[in-house]
Amino acid sequence: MRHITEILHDFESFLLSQAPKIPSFHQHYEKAVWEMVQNGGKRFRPALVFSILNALAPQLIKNAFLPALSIECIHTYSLIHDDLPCMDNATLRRGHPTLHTKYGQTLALLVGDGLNTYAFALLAKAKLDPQVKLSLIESLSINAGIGGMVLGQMLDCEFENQTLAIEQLKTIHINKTAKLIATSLEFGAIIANADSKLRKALYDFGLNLGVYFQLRDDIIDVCQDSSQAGKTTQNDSHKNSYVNLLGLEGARVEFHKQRQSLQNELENFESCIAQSLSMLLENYFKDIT
Ligand code: GRG
Repeated sequence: MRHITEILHDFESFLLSQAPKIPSFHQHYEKAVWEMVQNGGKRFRPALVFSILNALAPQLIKNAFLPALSIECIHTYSLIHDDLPCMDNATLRRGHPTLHTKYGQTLALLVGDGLNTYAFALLAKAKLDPQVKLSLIESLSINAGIGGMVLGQMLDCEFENQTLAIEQLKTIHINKTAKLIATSLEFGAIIANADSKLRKALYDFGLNLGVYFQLRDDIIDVCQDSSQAGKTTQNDSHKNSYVNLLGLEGARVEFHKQRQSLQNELENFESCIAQSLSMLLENYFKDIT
């Protein structure tokens, strides 16, 4: 089994090579479209796609580069929009100034829109069976779209100044964060032609992983400064977050509980999947200091 960092290294070169050519008389647009994609990020969602293929169908990893990039485009668009003044009003993302701080809100909004649709152009180009591509398109559009990430973001923004119940917070996180993470694992299963039972098990594990990822992010937000996190932090005091609803200690207890439950869930997968996902998640399972 290849090490995930090696695959991500190849993927990063691929990503740089995929910068869309959009000649026009606009001074910044072409560069700005790919700028936040290129600016780094952990590539966690692509890594989830590759982890499943690394376990089940390593010969298809290269064919999964375009689909993985399509998810990264959707994720990047969501970050660009999330940072806008009408949402989180953040100045730092991926260790760089947010797109609207550099180029203005109109360009940032439109680049986000553009990446959202470009994701599906990338999927359409993938070297995969048409039926497989249709399943990928369906999974991504449903989970990132009106009943998924967009719904989660809407609820998050709408209720940011009202205290919600913990179950409502979980609903927000499932939609805003977890569904895209679950789709990433589902992409691996679809491309590897896994049976529907495994596909569902991976998707469900992804939902739990996504909620954990968000909880971890909430704790990082209060414990790390912007330079450590590479993005604006400590900006969520008015928001519903695990830390605000449970207190830092309560959030840490929940973090340990969810981590244990994910580790138990991992053991129920066949060993090649458990091993491959463990390799990727090792860092995410560490304590947060
Ligand atoms: C604008 C429709 C729309 C949705 C925005 C992604 C999102 C939804 C909001 C971001 C809010 C946030 C900080 C959520 C925490 C979990 C998360 C998605 C963190 C950022 O993802 P990482 O850590 O970022 O994978 P990198 O930069 O490493 O890719």
